[in-house]
Amino acid sequence: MKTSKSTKLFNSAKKVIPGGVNSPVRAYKSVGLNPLFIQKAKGAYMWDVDGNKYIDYVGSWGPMILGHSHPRILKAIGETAKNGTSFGAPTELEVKMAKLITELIPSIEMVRMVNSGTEATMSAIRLARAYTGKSKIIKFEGCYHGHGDSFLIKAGSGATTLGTPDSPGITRGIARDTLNAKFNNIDTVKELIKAHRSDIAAIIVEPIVGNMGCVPPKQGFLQQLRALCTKEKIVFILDEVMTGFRVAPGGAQGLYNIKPDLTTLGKIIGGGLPVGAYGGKREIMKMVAPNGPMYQAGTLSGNPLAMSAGYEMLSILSSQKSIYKRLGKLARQLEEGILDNLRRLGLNYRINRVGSMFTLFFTGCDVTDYDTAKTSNTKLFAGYFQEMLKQGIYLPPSQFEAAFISAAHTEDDIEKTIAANLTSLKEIL
Ligand code: HOZ
Repeated sequence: MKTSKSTKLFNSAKKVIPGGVNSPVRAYKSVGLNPLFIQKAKGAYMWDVDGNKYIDYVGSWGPMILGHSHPRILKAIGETAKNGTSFGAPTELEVKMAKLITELIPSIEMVRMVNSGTEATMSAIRLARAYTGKSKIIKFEGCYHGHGDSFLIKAGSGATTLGTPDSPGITRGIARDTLNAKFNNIDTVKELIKAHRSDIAAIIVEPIVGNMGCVPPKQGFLQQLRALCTKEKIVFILDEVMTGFRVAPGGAQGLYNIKPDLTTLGKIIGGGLPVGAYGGKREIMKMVAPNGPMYQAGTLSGNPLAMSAGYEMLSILSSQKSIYKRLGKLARQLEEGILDNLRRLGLNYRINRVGSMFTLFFTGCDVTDYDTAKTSNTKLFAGYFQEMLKQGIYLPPSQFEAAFISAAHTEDDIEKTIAANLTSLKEIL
């Protein structure tokens, strides 16, 4: 596989961009390669600058649920751009977008657009603190809610991939205000509440974790969290940056029938452009400036290009619900095929999957939380990643991330992926 142009670009990038990349996981550090520089993408495929073609299962980390360069989304962006790209003033598109989100996710009565999932989660916990007058938050080990200070304690995603789940630069005060429970273990949450009862503003959770790899909630876990929050007057925040509109039209909260107080959204609602949002109960959202005293702002928030791409994406997803059925069918085919292929080599591993998001874990135990996710053989994962890439299959370059299928993938793409020759993995064991 020729990668000379990517390598040359990476060497130049390293001189002017920290680590040569603008987000750490994509540096490929944990899989022992240099990153590929992408030239273009269409449908289910991406091409790097050396001309190699890949079946893409990253989908820009989730938002490309309809595939890359979807004609309706490109058209919407193009038409909107003709009238200008940013005004720093309200537009009709923002009202349409907010209405659509509140219709599709009923727990969201009011919504504020921001520019990324990180902004959304940072703002949501500030709002929860403003609303309750309390300081501490409970999050879960291995969940990742963007790179806001409060979340970089035992954080998943790139932080775990690179071995820095507790980032330096976070003050002691902030670390003290972040309490970590174990995902799928309600007792650990109860213990924290007991110890800090009068001071917990919010519980924030990825309803289906995507950032320690894909880890679904055990039956009843989210309901138990909901009930605890109601009882203890704690704001319950579902971080649906990955799951919103991905696992079902109404997100994970629709799938599991859970009503959070606040929801954070990202990526997917921008159709691939930079967007995030937080929203929820009117009573809480009314505290956001200029309505209320909780300050949060942004020149590019509600940017017209992002709004038009996102609106088109959500309109397609909500009007063609058969998309989810098809995604589920393709994903099941892929899951079964990959496991069979590995079993034929005598390798028995696990795939966690909800709808079209999934992770193959190189471990013999069920992965239900951060501790079990970390039992995975990351050396073997790296070997698997390299082998798949060589054969034209583009996967997330970390054991602790989720992969995604798009509506543009075909049965043929899935068959090709399943048929990958993995005999070299046996040498790693
Ligand atoms: N943290 C992102 C996925 N969970 C990765 C973003 C990126 O590297 O682009």
